[in-house]
Amino acid sequence: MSTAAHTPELAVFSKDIKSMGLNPLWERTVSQKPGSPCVPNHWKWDDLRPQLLRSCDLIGTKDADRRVLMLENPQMPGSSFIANTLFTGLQIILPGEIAAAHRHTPNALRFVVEGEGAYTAVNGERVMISPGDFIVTPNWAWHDHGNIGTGPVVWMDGLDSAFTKFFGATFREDYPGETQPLYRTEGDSAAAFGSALLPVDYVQGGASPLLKYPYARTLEALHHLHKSQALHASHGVKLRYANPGNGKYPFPTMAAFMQFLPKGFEGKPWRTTENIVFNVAEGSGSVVIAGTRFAFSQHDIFVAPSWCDFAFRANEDCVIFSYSDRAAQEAMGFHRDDEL
Ligand code: 1HN
Repeated sequence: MSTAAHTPELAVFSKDIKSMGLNPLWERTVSQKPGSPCVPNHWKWDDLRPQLLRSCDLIGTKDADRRVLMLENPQMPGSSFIANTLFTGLQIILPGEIAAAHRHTPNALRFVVEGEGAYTAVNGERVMISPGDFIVTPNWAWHDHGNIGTGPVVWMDGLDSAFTKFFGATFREDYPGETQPLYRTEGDSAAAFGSALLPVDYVQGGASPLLKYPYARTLEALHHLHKSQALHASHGVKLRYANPGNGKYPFPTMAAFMQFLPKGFEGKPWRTTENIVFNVAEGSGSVVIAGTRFAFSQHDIFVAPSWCDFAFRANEDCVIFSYSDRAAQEAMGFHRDDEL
């Protein structure tokens, strides 16, 4: 609040300048503390899955560019965003369907939830995807998806489209055909970037050149470290997905993580300026976010907006994926966190 003396002359002054597109800073009412208008929220898989299947009867991939249900923050209806900085969708693709090739300025990540037999094609390479895999679609890369299996496949889409919107830099383009030509061999990205090796002439771009971070390898790393080292008081065993090209995050904007919480784990409350979306890969438990307890099960999604403290409790062994805007916040020097 302003400490300026509110004289009648000052009130007249403030009124006079409004029509000139001017507003006195000393009358500003917006918060100067961390946090956002967004609220914590929880979507249960048991509620989500039937609606995804229902959408399959009503709309096809020929009609819809992508069959995606957007998870919107209750405080931002109509925005398409789950938090100030992040988009979250759930996409379902049926056997035989193709989601046509296009590209756009937002970066996208996928976290695979259910089903086998789907692929994504990115920059001329097809990558088969399985539950628990973390998939990178760099910005402006052509991408199409298909399901050559026998059942539906569901994944979570995470995009940094709030950033392109903020900057007025949202561009998109449809590919002239339904699918892009596959000019790379399946496995090229994994071979070139997935073994702590890099092509000798590799030049780092924006997003990670490693298209798939397979679940089995992530789990193996978490389980090994759980046996060999002490748990973090808030996060259990938590690893971040690294961009092999620079050791930083998979995207210039978004960070992604996987954590393991052993059965009985009671985490200490923690808060951060990051906006974080969680997806429960395995297990059940509860999380208290800004004073509200959400009981979660496998495949549930919840959001912890900036500066909302959160603490986990694991009823059984839990493996939890998350992504946040930490990469952008660190690049800009904004990121803070705090153990409570
Ligand atoms: C998109 O291109 C995909 O390629 C998914 O699967 C979700 C949400 C907003 C804008 C583009 C995809 C999207 C999207």
